Amino acid sequence: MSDADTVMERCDVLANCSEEAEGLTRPFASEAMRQAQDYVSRWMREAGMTVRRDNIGNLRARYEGDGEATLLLGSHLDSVRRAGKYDGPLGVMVGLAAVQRLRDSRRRLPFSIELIAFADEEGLRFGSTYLGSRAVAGTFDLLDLDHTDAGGTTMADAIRAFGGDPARIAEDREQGHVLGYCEVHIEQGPVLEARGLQVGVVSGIAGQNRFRLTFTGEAGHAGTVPMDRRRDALVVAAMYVIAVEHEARNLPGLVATVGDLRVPGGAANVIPGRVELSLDVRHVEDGLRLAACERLIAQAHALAGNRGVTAGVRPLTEDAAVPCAPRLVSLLSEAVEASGHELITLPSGAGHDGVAMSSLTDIGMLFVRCKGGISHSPAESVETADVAVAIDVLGRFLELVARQT
Ligand code: HGY
Ligand code: MN
Ligand code: MN
Repeated sequence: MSDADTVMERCDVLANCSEEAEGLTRPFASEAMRQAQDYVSRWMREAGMTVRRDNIGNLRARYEGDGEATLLLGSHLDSVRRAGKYDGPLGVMVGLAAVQRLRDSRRRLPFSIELIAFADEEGLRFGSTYLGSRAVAGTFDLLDLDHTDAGGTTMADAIRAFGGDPARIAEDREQGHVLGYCEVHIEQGPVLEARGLQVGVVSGIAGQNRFRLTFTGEAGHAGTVPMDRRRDALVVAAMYVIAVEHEARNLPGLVATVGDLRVPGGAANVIPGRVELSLDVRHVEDGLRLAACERLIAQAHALAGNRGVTAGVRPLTEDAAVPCAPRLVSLLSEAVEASGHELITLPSGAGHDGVAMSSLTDIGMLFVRCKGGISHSPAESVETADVAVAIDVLGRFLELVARQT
């Protein structure tokens, strides 16, 4: 079985570690995450790595080299709801395959490798993103520990129940001389497929804002309240979803999404008095993104006000756009060309742990083609041949870093 076959098989195994019977949902600090980490830590040990789980719940595996510096590889093991198999796990498994090759050839590099399986990139359970990588970068916000999940469990309690220690998360910060952080990830977009390319080097990661909005009107009887006397929160929310799409369609490079909309206690014969919804706004240019956020927030208040409804807007996260380090872009580019593949560099509209890791060290990313650019969906799909190219490119990248060390 080839190394790429092993990566694919392992992504299949991990896809069964889910909180839900239907589809793949693997939240932060969940039993499904524990199951997945049991598999991954075993595979990491088989590759000659020493493995530990840190205080927030990341898996961290080391392949010792000569010299005191460390190169970080990794990606995330958590998922969105009804996720695909490859968003996150592919990067961890490709990193592991590259280390396995070093181990099998008894190759010691002039630096150690730390392969990190991050505990929470998506923010599915608590709404805040990059929890694991923020802990490694030393930028974890302790206020996040008070956030509660849908069941009312605080993040601190969830970490303790998972075997971590919220009081010691500051100790998770990576110490010592770090050479950089490199992540392999599916593109989650259509560019590589459209160009007929198997891999691409990432130039940078778009900035993003996430908000939680609440429209509050007045609940009422669907049969008795005349239409002109209603303060229907869901009508305002529906108008707002259209306004968000209109705003994004009219500004090149802007994407804005209402991905989650809830009518708490909604019923067929009740006029919705309260609606909660998410808002995700992204652009590679921070100034344009922030100006668009201001316009979208003003529109929420204006649409609500016209209908006697109030709008509440709670900022959840904001991450500025992050460039990949020219040094790592250049080494990854050299590795792609040395592997005989046409070079393309492209931005990432999706967020990645590299956003948080950029506070600690230089970041680089290698994208792998995915079918139809589909992601955050069970239809997510990659080709084994493309994974083989990614393993080869990553191995060449490691040797190029070694040559520079
Ligand atoms: O939302 C994102 O861009 C990433 O999948 N967390
Ligand atoms: Mn994702
Ligand atoms: Mn991801």
